[in-house]
Amino acid sequence: MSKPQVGIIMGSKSDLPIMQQAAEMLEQFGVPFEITVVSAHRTPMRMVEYAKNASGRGLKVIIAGAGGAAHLPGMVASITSLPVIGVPVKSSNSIDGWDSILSILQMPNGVPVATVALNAAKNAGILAGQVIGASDTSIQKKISEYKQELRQKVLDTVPEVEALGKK
Ligand code: RP5
Repeated sequence: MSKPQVGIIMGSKSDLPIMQQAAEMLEQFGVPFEITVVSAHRTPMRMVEYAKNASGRGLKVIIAGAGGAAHLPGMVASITSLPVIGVPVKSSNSIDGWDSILSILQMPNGVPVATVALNAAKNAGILAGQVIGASDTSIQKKISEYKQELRQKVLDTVPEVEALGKK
C-alpha cells in the first residue's frame, strides 16, 4: 500500500454514505487515500492533531465533509497549509443543507476552503485527484480519460434527442 496522499474526513459516521463517493473516485484514479471520522465539535483536539500532522504524514489534500453547523472544513483549513476541499452534507440536523453550505462557503479572507455543491463528495474526489494529477502524469491521464467518457456519454444521447425534431 502506498502512503495516502488525500485525507478524507467527516464529522460523523452518518456522513459516510455521501463521503464514500469521494473515496470511490480516488480509487478509480488510483490516488492513495485514507478515510476517517474527525468531529470539530465532539473531538476538537483530534481535529487539531489531524490538521497539524496531515502535511508531515505526507497528505497533499484534505477533503472534509460535515452537515449542520459545519465547522470542520474551515477549522482544519485554519490549521493546515494544505488545500482543503469542503463538502456540505445535508444531514439529519440540517435546514435543507443551507446551514452547512454557508458554514463551509463563507470563509474569511486568508482561509480558503474549496467548497463543492451540496452532497457533492464525488466532485470533491475528482477535484482532489486533479490537484494530485497536476504533478503526477499517470493520475492526470486517468482524469483525462474520465472526462473523455463524460463527453462520450453526452454525445451518445445526441442522435436520440435530435431524432425527436426530425419526426
Ligand atoms: C455534523 O452533524 C456531522 O458532520 C453530521 O453531518 C451531523 C449529524 O451528526 P450525527 O448526529 O448524525 O452524528 O457534525
